[in-house]
Amino acid sequence: MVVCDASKGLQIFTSGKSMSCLGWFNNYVTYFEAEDACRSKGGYLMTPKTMDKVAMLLPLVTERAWVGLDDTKQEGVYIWKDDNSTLTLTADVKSTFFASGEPNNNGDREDCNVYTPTLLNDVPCWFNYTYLCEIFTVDL
Ligand SMILES: [Ca+2]
Ligand SMILES: [Ca+2]
Repeated sequence: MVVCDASKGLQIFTSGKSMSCLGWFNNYVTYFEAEDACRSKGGYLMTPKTMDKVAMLLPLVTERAWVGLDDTKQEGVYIWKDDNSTLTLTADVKSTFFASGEPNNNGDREDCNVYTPTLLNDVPCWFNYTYLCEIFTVDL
């Protein structure tokens, strides 16, 4: 049985065909610290892979928050951190999931991604932002 533990700041969100146990945490940490924090709760940095999951965040998250997507291993190869699958950056994916003009690897130093109210943006991994943890997602 899977449990969405409210004592860990997590709650169930549903949108369309997706249900997720997630939480937004308002302390400011680096990407790697955020990964560790989510792991300590038994989860992972949230992966907004579908429009249903993005729709869960729109009313919830009002500032930059780390999500589980990075190209730290190889520049330009974006890996979702829940299952290590690769995100292929087609024009359609960019326009659907990313803010305008992103990801741009600005200054050749942006490898980690934040959700923002204008969708995803790659930023330096060592910057400090809030973060989103997720324990599971199921298709309804
Ligand atoms: Ca990059
Ligand atoms: Ca960027």
